[in-house]
Amino acid sequence: MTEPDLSCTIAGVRFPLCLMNASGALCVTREELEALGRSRAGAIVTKSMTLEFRKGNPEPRYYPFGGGSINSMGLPNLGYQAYAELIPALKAFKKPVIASVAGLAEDDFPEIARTISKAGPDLIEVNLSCPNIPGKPQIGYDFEASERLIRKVRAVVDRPMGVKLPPYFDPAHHAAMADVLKRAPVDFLSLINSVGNALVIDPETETVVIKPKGGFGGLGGSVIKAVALANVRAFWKAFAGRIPIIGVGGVASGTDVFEHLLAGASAVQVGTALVEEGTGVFDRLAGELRDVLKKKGYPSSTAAVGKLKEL
Ligand code: ERO
Repeated sequence: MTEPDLSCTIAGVRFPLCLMNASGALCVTREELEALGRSRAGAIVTKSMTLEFRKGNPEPRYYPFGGGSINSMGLPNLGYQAYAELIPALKAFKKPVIASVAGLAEDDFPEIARTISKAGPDLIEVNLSCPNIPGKPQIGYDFEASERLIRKVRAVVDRPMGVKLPPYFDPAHHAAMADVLKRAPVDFLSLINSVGNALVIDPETETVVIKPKGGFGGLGGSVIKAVALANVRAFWKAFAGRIPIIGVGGVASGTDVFEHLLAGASAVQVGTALVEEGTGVFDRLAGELRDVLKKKGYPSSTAAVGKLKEL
């Protein structure tokens, strides 16, 4: 059998490999973004950007443990103007550049999106799901605010745009967000952000493991894979596969990527495993995914998308 094709197309944009970093993972500084450019990653995703430069929350604010990680970074980023200047240079790496847009207030999002769109990223990912800004709830859990915000951003961008959603834990909430997206359409979905406001405890020292918010933070890594897969599957079904999905959550092996594809993801982002392993993770995952697809007889990653069997 010939080698499986691991490329994919999302919203008309071709990705040479269906694997990339999750926003937040090793993608804040110019150096980190260029390292992603030089790596095997199929795209470069920026850290979510705000109007102003942010140092983020006090440290320790990231803690890996067996099975995952907890973070409360607090949106450390260079500020959107810096990313607007960087994006043209990043395009020299000949892979898609995805600008992740956030904000501390609703009106920040369109302001950032307007300028960043002009800088020419291939896609814009609007982050509706940051769990770590004290006093600011995740927008994705407020369906009216989400719809308002999607409309406002859509009106000022001329690039394909998608939304990064928080995990939902009830079919009523999947349906409510799907209804929002039917009224205010987007070009792709990134699912899921970290599982917000989790608490990891070190029983030895009897303390929390990160400093912000009394130890509460976003859970990532293998422990959230099942939640991520359920959200990918729920939204894939809600739109009968018509909106491309980028799966995020718990990807640490080629088999994890394969499961995301089966659930309905066209591509996959890697967070905790990238932070823990460095950019070499994309070579490893690409090799493992190729082997899984070969063994299963799939000619391409695209051929596996949504092929999950139900009983
Ligand atoms: O704290 C953060 O910077 C952060 N952490 C996450 O797990 N998800 C986010 O979306 C985010 C900030 C936007």
